[in-house]
Amino acid sequence: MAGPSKTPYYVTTPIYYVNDVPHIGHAYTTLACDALARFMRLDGHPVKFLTGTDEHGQKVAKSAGAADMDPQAFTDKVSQNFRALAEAWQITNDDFIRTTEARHVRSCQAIWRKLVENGDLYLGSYGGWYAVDDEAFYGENELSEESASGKKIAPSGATVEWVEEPSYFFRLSAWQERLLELYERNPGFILPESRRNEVLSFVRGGLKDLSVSRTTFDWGVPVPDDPEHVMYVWLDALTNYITAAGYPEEGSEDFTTFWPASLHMVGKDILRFHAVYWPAFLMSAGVAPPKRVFAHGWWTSEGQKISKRLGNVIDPMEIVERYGLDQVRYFLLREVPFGNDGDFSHKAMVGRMNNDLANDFGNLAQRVLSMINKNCGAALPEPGPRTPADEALLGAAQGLLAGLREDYGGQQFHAALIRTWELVGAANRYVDEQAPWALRKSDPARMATVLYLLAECIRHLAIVTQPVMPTACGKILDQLGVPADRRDFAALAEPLAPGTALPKPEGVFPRYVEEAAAEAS
Ligand code: ME8
Repeated sequence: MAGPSKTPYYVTTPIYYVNDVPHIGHAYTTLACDALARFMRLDGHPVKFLTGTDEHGQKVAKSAGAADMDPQAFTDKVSQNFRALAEAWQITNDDFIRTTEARHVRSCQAIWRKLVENGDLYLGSYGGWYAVDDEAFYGENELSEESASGKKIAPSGATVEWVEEPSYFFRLSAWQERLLELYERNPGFILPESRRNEVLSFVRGGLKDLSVSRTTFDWGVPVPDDPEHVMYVWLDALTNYITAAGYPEEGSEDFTTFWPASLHMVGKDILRFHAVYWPAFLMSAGVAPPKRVFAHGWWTSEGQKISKRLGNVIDPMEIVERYGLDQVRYFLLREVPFGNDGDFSHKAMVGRMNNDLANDFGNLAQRVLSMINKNCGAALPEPGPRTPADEALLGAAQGLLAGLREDYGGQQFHAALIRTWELVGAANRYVDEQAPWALRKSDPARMATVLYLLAECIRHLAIVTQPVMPTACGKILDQLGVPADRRDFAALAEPLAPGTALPKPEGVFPRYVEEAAAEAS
């Protein structure tokens, strides 16, 4: 019987600038969204998961120029790197948007017209500081001066230049109260809490009108009825989230199902664009703001800020090759309380890989499956009556999902994994206490019960950990004889069928051995 239909879930990554190859930051945001999308799908929600590339603006035009390429040809090429990253990381996005696509240009021009209709756009002239690297305007009071060169520097570290040109302005100043009301009414609109407070004080400090068009270059969406101007790349970029839901067809099935988005996942550096400018643009256009913007932290590498200058950029393709995809996915989501900054170090990565994965989860699965293989005729044993210890383990397995729903609902991936590994620990202790190997001769019926319950517990663990480690969990479920269509959360309630023949078990979480790695390279 089909249950009541569940809330649709629409999750988005930022769209990435195509000025460069993907780095760990891109992979991280996309991975977090992927884990969420997979979780929600397994939990029966209709899901839409969007990622893509941000292809207009001065920064991209400059990179195309440096590569001596036409911007369209350049973006066609570099955008592919982001598709390749998504593939290599087994990202399950449902759509990949490029801001140079016709559907998006149309959507940008439609939202522009709405802003005009609402009286929120006016023509003026901009004179001020602009950082091409951030594609952002800065006030004099936000800048510092680099002592050696005398150059003015934005808080992000980007160099700013003075620009003076005719520009359309968005009447952001008029939206201050309505934005504050939005934050007030929806305490979960900006997460984490500390970031929310930063945005609140920024908005309370007063908002200036925002320059939203440029005239000194043409790599952008032409402003309707004034083609001398191209739209400011951030207005263009943010609009991607509604384009992919079918805007301007606000009555379309996709739009009515998936908008407002459940979550825009972003890095902390681009929170202001998403939590201040974007809801103001949307409200002005008469479109509901998204339900949540979550700003995650930044990774350092071996304790140092990641920068091209330091040559310590982490290549997401390279680390996956080195440690394995599931291992890297697990590490990134487990290592850091989601929202905080974190450090990627070889030592920490290997520690997680060998301890949490190989020793804890891997060993649990391997020893239970091997005992079943050797002692139960390679078929799932028939369980008998349960003891209180059995009930406790089974109860913990069956109770896991409720906690995970809360963790994932609040984007607390690390908490979800900690909670899951508590069960891994409990199962390993249960193996030691019950010592099924010692029951083989003395009490084979009891051994059967113990091994069956452990297999059932591993089934729960593998099903709920699929969002983070899809391949390894899939292999464990294969080894438990769980059919492919019995791996969603609804199937948690369908216990393993005793008597099912099982394939020969194989370890799924290899240890990282330094010597072997050194020899191999
Ligand atoms: O900002 N650790 O694109 P982008 C974690 N096009 N995350 C990091 C990071 C690090 N060391 N370095 C960067 C843009 N990031 C715009 C978005 S959306 C409408 C437009 C994150 O290619 C950073 O926080 O610069 C941001 O979320 C993303 O990677 C970089 O995106």
